[in-house]
Amino acid sequence: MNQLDTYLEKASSIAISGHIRPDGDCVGSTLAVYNYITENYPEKEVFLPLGEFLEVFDVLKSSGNVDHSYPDKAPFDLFISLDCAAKDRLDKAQKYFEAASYTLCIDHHVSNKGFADENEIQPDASSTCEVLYGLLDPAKVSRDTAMCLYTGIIHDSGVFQYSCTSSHTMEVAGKLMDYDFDFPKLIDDTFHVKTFEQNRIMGKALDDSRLYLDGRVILSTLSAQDLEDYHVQAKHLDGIVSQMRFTEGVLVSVFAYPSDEKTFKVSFRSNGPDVSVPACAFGGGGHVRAAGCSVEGTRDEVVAKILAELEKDL
Ligand SMILES: [Mn+2]
Repeated sequence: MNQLDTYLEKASSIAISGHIRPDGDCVGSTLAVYNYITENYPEKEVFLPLGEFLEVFDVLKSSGNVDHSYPDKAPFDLFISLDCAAKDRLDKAQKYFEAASYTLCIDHHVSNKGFADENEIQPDASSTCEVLYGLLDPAKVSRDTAMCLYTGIIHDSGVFQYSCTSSHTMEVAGKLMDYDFDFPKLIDDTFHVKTFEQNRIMGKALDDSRLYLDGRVILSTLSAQDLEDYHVQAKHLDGIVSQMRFTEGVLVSVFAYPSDEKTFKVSFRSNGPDVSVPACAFGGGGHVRAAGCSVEGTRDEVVAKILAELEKDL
């Protein structure tokens, strides 16, 4: 793929989107492109439809301009897909992709087969924001756009901790730091800070957790009543299963909460074993160290099913 400006210059209307249930990299990369275009090409029509995301990303410029209602629109000249591994993961924004005259896909998911007219997929990159930075003209990147890109990198690399972090990741992050924003505050505000309710429900989940399979598995569940009592929604439960993984001697952490009356949403984190195996056994998927699935049944049935599946591999 050429530099992004090559495609922007030829288009007068541009739509940008990313994957369903957007995370930090998805929000950061889509807002970075939105700001890059509106600041450098003010004459262009730009539209950013995307799913609802956590309030912590409201610190990023133009987060208030994101459309969550997916109205019908005339076909766009250009559609840019970011951080999205497959077309159907665009969710309701897929209709703009289908109608667009030309499409670009910028991503880092290893499973991405390249569903657009032109694709820039770098599976070794920490984040889509790291890939995206290489396609932008640094002279046209503002402080606000740099903050969006930095946010995506820190979220997908776990603040430069996960194995996806490379020396190139650090080089890009270093260049972004030169735009002179308050990076410790950005990391705190978007990555570490939890609401009072989020910390309380995490405390509840940790307090209720139990060890299984000779201490190799730590597991905790919450009920619909718990979510109601603690005034939280499913999107506020991020981080619980990751915290559980930091338990001495544990190989796998498991966290489950009800997504409807007879289904539990289950998340796995691992200190070694491939947890995409049990997740796939239930029709889910993911990565070696982080995976998820949905399991039907009561709380006790779901726990029994998961432990039986984990016992095969551990
Ligand atoms: Mn990503």
